[in-house]
Amino acid sequence: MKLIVAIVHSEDAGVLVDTLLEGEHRATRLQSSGGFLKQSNATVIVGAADDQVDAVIEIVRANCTSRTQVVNPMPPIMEPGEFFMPYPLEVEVGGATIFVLPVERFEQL
Ligand code: 2BA
Repeated sequence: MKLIVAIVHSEDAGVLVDTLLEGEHRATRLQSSGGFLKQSNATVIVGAADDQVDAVIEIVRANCTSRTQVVNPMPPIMEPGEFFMPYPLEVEVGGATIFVLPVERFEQL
């Protein structure tokens, strides 16, 4: 068994979880936020048999799209009289960041 951890856009998470459930996979959605952008995203965890891992990743691939997000950089520490013009930066956020972990033990009580 494997634990698939997929960090995805919040907007994609609802459809992703619905599609996983339609495919008879089980999923848990967690609210999360990115360390870099500090914007909310979603972490979807799926416990799946080894031979289902590729199918789960295909569902993630089909339902999660990359986007460009605009970030306003933090102003640097400045000396009196210095001037900082904040130009927004564009950051490409991938459709999903996926980790596949081995499951040592699985129990449902
Ligand atoms: P964030 O940390 O908010 O990162 C959002 C996007 O900002 C990243 O997209 C990447 O394009 C950019 N970025 C991140 N760190 C950067 C840096 N030090 N310098 C320049 N640009 C940077 P993705 O790579 O697609 O990541 C999307 C989200 O997936 C991340 O949100 C984070 O929540 C998660 N993630 C990505 N890699 C991870 C990892 N190795 N471990 C844990 N979480 C990860």
